[in-house]
Amino acid sequence: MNVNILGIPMDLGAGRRGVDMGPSALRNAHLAARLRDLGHTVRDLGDVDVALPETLDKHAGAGLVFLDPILEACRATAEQLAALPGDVFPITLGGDHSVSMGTVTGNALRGNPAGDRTGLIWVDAHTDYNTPESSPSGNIHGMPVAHLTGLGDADLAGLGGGWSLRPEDIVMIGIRSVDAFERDLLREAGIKAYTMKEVDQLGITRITEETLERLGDVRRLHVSFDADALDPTVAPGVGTPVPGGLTYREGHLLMELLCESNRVTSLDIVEVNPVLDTRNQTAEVMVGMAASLLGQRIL
Ligand code: 4U7
Ligand code: MN
Ligand code: MN
Ligand code: MN
Repeated sequence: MNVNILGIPMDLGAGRRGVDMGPSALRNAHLAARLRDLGHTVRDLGDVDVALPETLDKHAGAGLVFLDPILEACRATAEQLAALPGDVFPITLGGDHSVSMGTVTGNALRGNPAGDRTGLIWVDAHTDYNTPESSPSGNIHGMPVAHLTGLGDADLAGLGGGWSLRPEDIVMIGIRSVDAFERDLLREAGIKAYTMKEVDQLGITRITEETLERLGDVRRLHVSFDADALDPTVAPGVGTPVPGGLTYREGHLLMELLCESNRVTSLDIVEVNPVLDTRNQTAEVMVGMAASLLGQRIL
């Protein structure tokens, strides 16, 4: 496969600093070399330009923290991805999870003049379905999925031009932290979310099968993998750790089964925070997850 790597070194959407260093940490953990070893052609496109928080006014945009520069970075990300050839497999490196408003939009529009549906597999401890009104923190990394489906701030929701994601084309896995009003919004939208309780009860194999079946009519699948979906003992370098997450093997099994399906067309690796990490452990684990999604086999 032709893999293109694009970094979005942004921490403007998160409450804690440091995920802007995620792309460096992931490159340092030999992402490109690991994928080349699997036989892929890998090209690194470098990083999207992102404003430094020190140069900005926190509340310049409509009461949302760093709205304007986040919008700008997401727009640039979406444009760059949408312009890539349809057969490229983009891997986008966050950055906080607000980058996904740009990555999902850009990948949905890439090589897709017919506007075919795009499915989103959201691997996260959180559902990231807050709107500016429902958010307890005001941090935009807790709001990307809501905006991708057209809720919330009009500029962020309008990133895709006329395109937005259909709630029925979203499946979330690993969920264990949802805010009160966010829960109501998710229910109203009818978004399918597998909580950790269901991971325990059903197992990752059954959940992956159900996910692929649910998205059966959707030809393009984007995986957005927030490192905090994994248990904090496995991935300690995250800003919003929640106990009781996916084990190392559950993470890999999910990626291995998605790989076998041959249906995933793009990937985000987000929310890796090297400042909070232990010797780059989290970046290394996440590079392993990417390798499993892209064909790494035990035997
Ligand atoms: B992440 C939170 F309140 N829900 O909105 C919020 F708990 O991209 C956390 O999944 C969001 O890491 C976490 O701020 C965003 C909070
Ligand atoms: Mn997230
Ligand atoms: Mn999260
Ligand atoms: Mn996080």
